[in-house]
Amino acid sequence: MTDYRKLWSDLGMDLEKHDRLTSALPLIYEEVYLQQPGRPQAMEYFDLVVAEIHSLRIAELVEHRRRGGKVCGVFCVFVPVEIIRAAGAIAVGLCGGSQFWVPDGERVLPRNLCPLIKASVGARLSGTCPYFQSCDLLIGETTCDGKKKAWEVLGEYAPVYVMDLPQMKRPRDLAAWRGEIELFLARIEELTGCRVTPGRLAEEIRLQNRLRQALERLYQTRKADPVPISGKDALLVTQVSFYDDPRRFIDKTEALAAEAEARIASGQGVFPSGAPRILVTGTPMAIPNWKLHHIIETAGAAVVCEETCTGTRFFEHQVDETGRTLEEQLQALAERYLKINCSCFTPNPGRLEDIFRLVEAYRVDGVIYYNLQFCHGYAVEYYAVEKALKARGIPVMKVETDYSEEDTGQLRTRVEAFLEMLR
Ligand code: BJ8
Repeated sequence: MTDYRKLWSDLGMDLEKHDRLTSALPLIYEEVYLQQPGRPQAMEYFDLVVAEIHSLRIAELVEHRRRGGKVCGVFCVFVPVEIIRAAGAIAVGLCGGSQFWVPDGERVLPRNLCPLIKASVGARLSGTCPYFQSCDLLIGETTCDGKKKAWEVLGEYAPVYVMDLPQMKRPRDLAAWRGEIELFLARIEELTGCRVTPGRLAEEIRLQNRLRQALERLYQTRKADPVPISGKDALLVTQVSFYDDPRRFIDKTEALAAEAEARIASGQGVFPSGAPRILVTGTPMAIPNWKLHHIIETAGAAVVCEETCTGTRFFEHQVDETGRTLEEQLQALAERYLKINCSCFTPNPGRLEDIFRLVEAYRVDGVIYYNLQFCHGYAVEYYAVEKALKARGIPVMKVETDYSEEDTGQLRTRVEAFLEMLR
């Protein structure tokens, strides 16, 4: 049996502090997840992943590195993980979603900065995240200003490589992004000492497409009324996708989707038919950030879709699999990734189109716009989203919050009033 304390200590972690971090999780998980009535049985796997969040997968990463493999940490859905894996490395998502890490982040970053950035940097500085400790290279990207500058600070603690993401979507931006992906490939080959061949890249493109399709299949079931799976559970599945083994994740997600489909056939749901249906749109929710979903769903509404990077922005659009040469494959990757409609782009009309499409497809009654505090891109873009939704008579409310629990009571009151209005 693996001695995890030894494994963590070998990774250079602060064990005492780590104990404090992990001791709170079971209680929170019990309240937020395990007390939900009528959950699909296939969620057991995802419960296990959370229960063993710092052990089972970490042991796999350690073993991979022991055999000479590399691990890369990523913070954004724009990073083409297919390339990392085609070079024999493992990609893990590192975005911090816990308030526990924020004070450590504030040691080196301004307080009035997005909590996702502070928590991510804090996770590294505190020595309490075994995923960070297992990484050979961190991959940043030039999305928002906060992240862009945080990489410079993080670079003092770990090797960081930054991808330059264009901020517009003209043909010349696509060409620049394609060039950036080529540079990225060269850096990953240098790190791993492995050449990326068209054969290996084709395999990883197909695998990541299958992972996207598994999530898409699960999301399709959320269009039903009554909805067969809670928004909290669906969010957890997407969060887990960022660091789980992709093949295992696909199997488990397909099993969950099959169970959800069977539930639809027998009319079984986790909320009564007719419960208000909510689309959450905005900034990502990194694990264990379940705050807004928990508030909405304990107030009697169902979150049926997330237009976020821990939702549809992560899995929509496939990479074209017909490319046979590296040239063609890199072009296909560049085109697919540039379809993501993050607010860091200007203009960003595709996001509005996505929101309308999802509102219709998921039969949404109201939209809750989730904005992490100090995320200016999404905060400013609210103007256009609100205007467009109101013009179509779709109720919308904006929630601006961080990872702390201080405003939970106030948020609950606002969400309840919004739901009352929908009813
Ligand atoms: S593609 S949303 S994952 S950048 S860190 S932008 S919340 S202030 S995470 Fe993102 Fe990629 Fe865009 Fe998606 Fe705002 Fe915070 Fe910046 Fe953030």
